[in-house]
Amino acid sequence: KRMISHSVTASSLIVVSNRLPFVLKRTEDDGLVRKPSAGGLVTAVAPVVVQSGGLWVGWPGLQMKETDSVPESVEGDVSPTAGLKSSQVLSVNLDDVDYELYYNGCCNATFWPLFHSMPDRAIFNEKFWMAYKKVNEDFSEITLKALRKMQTDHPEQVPLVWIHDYHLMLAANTIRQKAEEENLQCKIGFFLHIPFPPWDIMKIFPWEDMILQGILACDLVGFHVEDYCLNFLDSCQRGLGSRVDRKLMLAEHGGRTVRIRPLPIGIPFSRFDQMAHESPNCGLDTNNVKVVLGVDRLDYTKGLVNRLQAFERLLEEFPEHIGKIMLMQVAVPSRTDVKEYIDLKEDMDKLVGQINGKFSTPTWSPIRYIYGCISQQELAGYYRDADVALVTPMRDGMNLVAKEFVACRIRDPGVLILSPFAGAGGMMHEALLVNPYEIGTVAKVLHRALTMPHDEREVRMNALRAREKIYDVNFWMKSFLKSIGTLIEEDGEDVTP
Ligand code: ADQ
Repeated sequence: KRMISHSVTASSLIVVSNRLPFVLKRTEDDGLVRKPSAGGLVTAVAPVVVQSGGLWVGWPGLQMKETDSVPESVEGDVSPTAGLKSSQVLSVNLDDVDYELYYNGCCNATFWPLFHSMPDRAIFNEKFWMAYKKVNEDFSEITLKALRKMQTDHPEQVPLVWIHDYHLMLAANTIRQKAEEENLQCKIGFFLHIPFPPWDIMKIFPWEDMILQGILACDLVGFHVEDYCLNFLDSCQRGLGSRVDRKLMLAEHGGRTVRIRPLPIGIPFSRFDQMAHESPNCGLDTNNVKVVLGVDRLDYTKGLVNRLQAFERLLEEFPEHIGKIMLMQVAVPSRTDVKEYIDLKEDMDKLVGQINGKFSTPTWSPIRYIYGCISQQELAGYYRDADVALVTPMRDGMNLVAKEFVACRIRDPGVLILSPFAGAGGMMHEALLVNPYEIGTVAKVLHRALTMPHDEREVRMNALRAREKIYDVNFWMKSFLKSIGTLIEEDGEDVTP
């Protein structure tokens, strides 16, 4: 057993992600302001970057002009990036055409569906790929600038470059090559937030060898779960002929040994727990109607259409629930420039209308559908007051909604229904697991959840909460830093299981 401390200190850290940890917005007088972004990654990683004097490389969310500079955080800012100085931020400028081809094209119309094992939805286009390569080069150049700055500021430390996600799978290659040429020391880590697909799917991508080589330029590669690690090792062996060790999870590449690790991400548990305590009554528990809750980005991987169909099936086959339950679906608009997403929006609007039209009475409708983003505070209230959460992705790297739901169950223990095709499904054993492709079975499981006795709900929920509390997002971050050997360990509480 290893001891790791609660206060995380990383040796000089450079985080590289598609988006900076805040977005920049232009003001009326042509200045720029920082708008906080609230994701779990930012909550966990930004304070470490702030404390350790690290740097963050990313796209600021708008086109920067020559005269623009990143503003300092304003007084009273309580977001996780509050102490992040402008000198700690290196923004990558992308022009509109590159951004369209790289982001909407290669990232979201090619890699997103392919890596979720939905190749029929993927578009393969050489222009997308050229833009992806160029943008990855741009990110690498800026990261090298960050490395040079680190070398000057802290010559005694070996910086860690931590690259995030499928937008930047080539960056490590250029960073490693040029850093070696310039004699810049660094370690490079990569974390993929989405699944890594089986080789049979991966090999459909025409330039798959470059992707594998790009990732292998790292020292540590983290995925959410073991299956994705094994898929990656398999692809390296079969696609590149690399020597791999599946037991020790190592791959050989370019005379180096690369560590592959399952590092399941968690949520800021205590923050959700606290928000659930503070969130006002959201009106869900007042009208004697049981609430089934769905919360997702509007994305075809999240299984929204199947979910609505399963809810319809429930009303058909268990009519005793008519008038006594409702499905509350909150869907955040996402990637609204990409065709698959425009189509999904239309399908959802139609299906919600059809089901409501079929079952509504003068005083009740089965589905309440919010198409929009709601605040974290409000979300915590929904999570706390709903009766059942229906988390049914067709495929999902991890799925944080399932974890946020259990963190917010501070009153009545609700029931979590979860797809085994989400990374979270492999760990949250006390949830009711159901295959989202089996509409009839989902309806039956939903009926079971709605009629489950209190004691059983409590036992399951307590176990789910206990696990998420320990394996929270800070645990995940420490595990990553520890695996790559850059966590400065101090004596502290033993948090390994
Ligand atoms: P996502 O695909 O975005 O993340 P998920 O893990 O569920 O999926 O995270 C969604 C986040 O958005 C949650 O924190 C949730 O609270 C928030 N959210 C959803 N709907 C919202 C709404 N209507 N209003 C406000 N907030 C909303 C990717 C991968 C996942 C992986 C994460 C982290 O696809 O599999 O779990 O990264 O690695």
